[in-house]
Amino acid sequence: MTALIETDPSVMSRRRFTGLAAFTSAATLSLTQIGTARAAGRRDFVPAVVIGTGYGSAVTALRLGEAGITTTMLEMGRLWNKPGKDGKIFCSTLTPDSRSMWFNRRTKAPLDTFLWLNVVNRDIGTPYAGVLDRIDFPNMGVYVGRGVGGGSLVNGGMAPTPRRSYFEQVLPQVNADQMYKRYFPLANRMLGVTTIDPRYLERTPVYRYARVSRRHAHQAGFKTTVIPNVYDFRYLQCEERREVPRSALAGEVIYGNNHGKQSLDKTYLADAVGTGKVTIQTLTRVTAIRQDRSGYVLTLEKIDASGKLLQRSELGCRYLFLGAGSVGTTELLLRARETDALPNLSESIGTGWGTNGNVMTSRANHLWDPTGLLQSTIPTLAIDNWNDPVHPAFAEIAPLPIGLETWASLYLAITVNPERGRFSYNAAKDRADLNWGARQSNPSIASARALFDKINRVTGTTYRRDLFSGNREFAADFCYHPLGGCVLGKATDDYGRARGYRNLYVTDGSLIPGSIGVNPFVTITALAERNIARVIATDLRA
Ligand code: FAE
Repeated sequence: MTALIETDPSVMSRRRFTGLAAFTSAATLSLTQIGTARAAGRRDFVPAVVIGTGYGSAVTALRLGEAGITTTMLEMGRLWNKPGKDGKIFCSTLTPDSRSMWFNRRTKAPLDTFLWLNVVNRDIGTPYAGVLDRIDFPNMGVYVGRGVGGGSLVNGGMAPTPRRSYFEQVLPQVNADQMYKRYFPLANRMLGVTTIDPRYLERTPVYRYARVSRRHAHQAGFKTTVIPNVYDFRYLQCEERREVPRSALAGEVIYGNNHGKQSLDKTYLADAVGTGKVTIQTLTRVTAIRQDRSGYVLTLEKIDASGKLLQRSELGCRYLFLGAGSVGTTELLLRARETDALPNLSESIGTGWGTNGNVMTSRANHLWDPTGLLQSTIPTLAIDNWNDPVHPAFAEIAPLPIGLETWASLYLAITVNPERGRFSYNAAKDRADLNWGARQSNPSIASARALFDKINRVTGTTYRRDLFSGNREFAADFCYHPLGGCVLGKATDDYGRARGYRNLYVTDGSLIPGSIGVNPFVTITALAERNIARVIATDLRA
């Protein structure tokens, strides 16, 4: 059944099949190279390089491959395709091991306590190239995915398209007609976005938690909405009937899903490798970028999964695309500018960073409102208070899948927070530091408070203070949705071409100026589709 839903060849193109086969053989043979595309000529030069394998990168590599351009993708994380000793590729949130975190001895989950006890985070042994990273800055922890597929490996799969009016406000220079008629539908189709069957949503015990929160929101006069997802809800129904191995019903999500989710390695990246023109190098981190006469030269560090440095090398390219994510891309370009490797880069690099207004909170329900022992980790509903003129919020109803009845309703709210962070280059440590003051999170908290105070008032409930250390009602000191740092139209032109240099492009969430009003990966994907279509049409030679 697993194979039927996830890899049914009747619904799969030959190209995707070829790409998936390349992933499988790389995993079987423990290779750190997926695909065999080779450029003619020098071994240390390739026409195009794409840094990272997240959303922006995956789109870019596929379209480059289709255009016949030999492309190498460089990914600092590993390929997640081979089962470990327990027969599973990923570990669950309930029994995390070294696969969970990027070079850490302990997990760093966003909910850090339960009943005020320090029981959530666990020791996970020897540091390893795990799938989830938390980049800690003063007052802000940024969660990102590490591995082939970037954030798609660890995210909740929620795939909403932003409201058009807000999109137009955030990115006024982008033709919204073209985005909503062409690129958003294309992104949705390519990512495999689906919606839960409403009859299933209404009857299944695994979404009781969502229905309880929805009822409370409606009692308080708020609207709710169903959020599309890239998780296969038919698979979920089979999980519930125990016909297939469980994933969403086995507490799997932020440390990876073993089944059910259409992560990028199963969609865009498989298609990209399947073109025969794209190769992915894993466990390879780009540390520096400079220019030479034929284009750009990258300094690479190759590690093994235990973090041991195996090799330092250089790779040249004519066209360079940065898709290392908001923090990764910003750091690489900031370093290049500040070390005078690429001194003409825009002064705007490092600015316009935001959290998409992320804030997490939880409510304590009455004893007659249980949220369920068995909860799907894949969210499907949100409270939509976006039209509030003072405190707009779009709050995803999140699960708390710990296998016990908790009577807790959990939320990750996306709010409008006008505050922006700025990265500066720390020469002593050779890294980008984020300047974000604790108070800059307050507008997010105020919007979430306006929404949840009202729900608590009407339903006679209170906040749970036991889930976030420090007895807090709200946690806005971390984010899942880092956006900005190399903003479209400022650090780049209106199509992601870095200002000051030719053939240098930004293609990921760093283009979006800090906020998009919904979970961001569909927008990142659609924007990357739009930008690469223009770049291929006007800038590139095969
Ligand atoms: P991203 O996916 O972060 O990919 C960047 C890649 O570049 C990563 O694989 C890095 O390992 C790699 N990289 C970075 N630096 C280097 C370097 N120097 N050399 C080589 N490789 C490098 O970028 N969004 C939604 O829309 N819906 C959700 O349900 C959702 N849930 C989330 C849950 C969690 C726990 C997290 C962490 C995020 C969630 N997000 C969600 C956010 C979403 O995953 C994120 O916006 C996108 O993944 C960002 O895509 P990018 O292409 O910008």
